Amino acid sequence: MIKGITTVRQASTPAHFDKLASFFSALGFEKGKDWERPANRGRSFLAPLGNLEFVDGQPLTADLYIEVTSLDSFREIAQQWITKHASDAHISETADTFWESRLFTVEPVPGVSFAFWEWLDPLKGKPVALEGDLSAEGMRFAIVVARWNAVITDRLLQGSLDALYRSGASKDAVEILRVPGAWEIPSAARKAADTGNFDAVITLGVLLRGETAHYEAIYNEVSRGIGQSQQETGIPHAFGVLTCETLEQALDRAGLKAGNKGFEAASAAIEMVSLHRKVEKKAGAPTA
Ligand code: DLZ
Repeated sequence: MIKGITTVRQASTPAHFDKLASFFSALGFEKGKDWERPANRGRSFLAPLGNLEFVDGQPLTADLYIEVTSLDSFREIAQQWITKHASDAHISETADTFWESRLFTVEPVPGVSFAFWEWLDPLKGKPVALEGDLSAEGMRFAIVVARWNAVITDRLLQGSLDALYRSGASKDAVEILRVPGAWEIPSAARKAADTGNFDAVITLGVLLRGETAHYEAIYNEVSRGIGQSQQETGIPHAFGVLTCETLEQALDRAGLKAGNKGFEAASAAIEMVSLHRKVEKKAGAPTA
């Protein structure tokens, strides 16, 4: 069984070792297993794919070739790192190659060079997939939001509205339905979906384990009800009902440390409406 390929580079000095590790960390490489012994040490960086390739008749411009997406962002980060840490480093301009890609080379420390490259066609090698866009123009949304734990749900609502308006939804295309608590969300979501007036329903609420008797039972029923409404009506329902141990956790997910789940739910709703439209268009069915 062949398990993987590791390419090992010898740093010529401890300072070069530290610089190389700093450079690859700055670029956002996932860390592998580092190791340290009295006389030697290793820093490891991982990429999702490895590939050992031999070439003939083609001059190579670097010791190691690293395929990326968003090549320009990588070059910008590499340039920033050089400005801050290594005035003796070299970086080339990005140029097209003869193999339908773009590439720049960088030597963070003298004598160790890397080529970063991306395909000109970003879809090359990827399975062709239908994906929704994030434009909400011409879409209509119902947001069902629970009043229970309003300090959190109001923030989720703000996040959802932010996502919808920033993505081009018009103000009169968004209807907000307030319900007492999470338990009532499925019923209101279904009612809204059944009207046929909305392209998607966004559900927002918070269940706190510490405050909620029969927490699991309520959560299961709320999620089942929203899912059932989605399946039976065919209208996308975005799930923005937080289930948290504490109020602090919920606050983190409502715009403090861990993003705003209301924003994420609304973005998912937009994407799903767009995807539905594309699927219908491809199938030749009339769009809603
Ligand atoms: C009753 C209750 C409890 C204990 N906890 C929550 C909660 O954490 N999150 C929430 O959205 N709603 C809660 N509720 C209210 C119920 O969802 C429901 O509104 C009431 O039981 C009335 O049917």
